[in-house]
Amino acid sequence: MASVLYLALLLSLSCVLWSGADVSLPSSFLKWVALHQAGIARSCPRGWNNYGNRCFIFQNNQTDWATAERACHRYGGNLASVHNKGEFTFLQKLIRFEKGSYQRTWLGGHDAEKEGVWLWSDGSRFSFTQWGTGEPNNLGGNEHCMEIYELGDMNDAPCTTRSYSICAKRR
Ligand SMILES: [Ca+2]
Ligand SMILES: [Ca+2]
Repeated sequence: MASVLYLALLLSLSCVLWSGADVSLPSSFLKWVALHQAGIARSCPRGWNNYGNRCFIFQNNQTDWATAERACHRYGGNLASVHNKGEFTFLQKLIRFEKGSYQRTWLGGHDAEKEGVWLWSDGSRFSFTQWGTGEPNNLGGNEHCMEIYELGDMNDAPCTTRSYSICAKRR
């Protein structure tokens, strides 16, 4: 309801401005209106969660990493990349909100092309990590995909494991 009232306020204000009425509103207020109108246009689709300039969605079915990435493509996104502590904390909270506790959940990191060289599937620069203790350990020489594991940190796991996943796309 609050958002409906908010939208009504913006619309009525816009009408006043377009009508050329002789109103003298402070320019800072007009700038605020313009910013928030832009914000509404760029808001995340229903069911998605906004953080920073991206939208995130938890995929509540368990698939291998490649199937999860393909599912994200259908939304116009990729498996989520992570670039700072704030984003990682947000993703941790999203999993706990959806599942009640940490569950194995795919992110977009992989070192399948070259062992130990991690890349994000969305092509963004790989710099931030929050690996669990002793990870990534490439166990059995077969762990090339990144997940958030049961302890809440990053782990490398076999890409064929069936896990939940988080997609991300730009607003
Ligand atoms: Ca590996
Ligand atoms: Ca591992």
